[in-house]
Amino acid sequence: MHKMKTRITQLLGIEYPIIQGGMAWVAEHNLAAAVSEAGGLGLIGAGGAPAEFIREQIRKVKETTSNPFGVNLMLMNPEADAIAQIIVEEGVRVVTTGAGNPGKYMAMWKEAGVKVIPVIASVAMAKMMERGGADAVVAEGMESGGHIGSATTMTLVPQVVDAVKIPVIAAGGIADGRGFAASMMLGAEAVQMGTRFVVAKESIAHENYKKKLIGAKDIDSEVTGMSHGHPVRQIRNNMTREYVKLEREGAPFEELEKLTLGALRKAVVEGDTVNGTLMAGQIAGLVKKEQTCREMIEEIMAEAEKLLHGTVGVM
Ligand code: TUI
Repeated sequence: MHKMKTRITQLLGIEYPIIQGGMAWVAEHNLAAAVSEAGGLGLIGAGGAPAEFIREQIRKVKETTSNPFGVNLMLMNPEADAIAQIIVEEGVRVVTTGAGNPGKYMAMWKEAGVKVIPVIASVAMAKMMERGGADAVVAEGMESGGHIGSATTMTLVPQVVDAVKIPVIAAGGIADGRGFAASMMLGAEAVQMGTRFVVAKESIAHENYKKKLIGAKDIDSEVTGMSHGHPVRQIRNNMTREYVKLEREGAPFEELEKLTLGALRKAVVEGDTVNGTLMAGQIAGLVKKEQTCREMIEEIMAEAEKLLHGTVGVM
């Protein structure tokens, strides 16, 4: 397989410019190690997990692979400060952040030589992160699963590429070689994928969740939480129908929250597809089978190579 070089593969010391999303509950040590072993960048998703649990996860990845891997720090985690510290203590080489502004950790991470890659959903945030010393940004479109912004990947990525000098990683709606190639044409130097990796053989996501995702069609996702400014994309089910109905009736956040508290764990760990939060992106309709992370990455790179050969300066 062709080894595609971009500023991102160089920065991170990885073989292929494919980064695994930092999905809460799903992105644990098995998945992260498998993606990194296959030549991409695996991530442990901190989600809302306790700090010491993240330390254990980091140590488990180190036992499995000597390749680079990272941690995704979800900034609304109540133990975010402690996790930010653990990332330094454990010598993690790469951190990505989500759902907020990581500004207060930037100096500490940079001093420790950690590569910092904030996930952003707007040009303004990308510029702010560049000024603050970020090494790259992930520009994540609203096609993504989970907590989203409002711009699409197609519109966000080229605008961010024009606005900053640091390398840009495209995310949202990418699950195959075509999405990878299109991202390169928009000026991205890597992609981040979540939805496809949920159904990886090495992913510990419950079989029921994987089946739902594999069976999903193009328009089977729903965005909940629009009414209170925390939109979350997930596969439509009983819970989202009830949620959206309550939102239309003007229900307060406290009432809506009762439906989602612990619901991601229900989906990922217990396989509750009725009341759980089945986070997935709009590209779920393209994800048709369970494969190993290596099979996924090699298939994507082979397809992208055919499409991109001679079109961009990287392959
Ligand atoms: O963070 C994500 N995706 C996530 S986080 C998550 S956990 C969660 N669960 C339920 C409700 C809310 C969160 C599930 N999925 N993606 C990265 C991302 N970051 N998307 C959008 C943003 C973002 C939003 C606002 C980044 C920065 C930002 O700045 C706001 C500010 O502080 O100015």
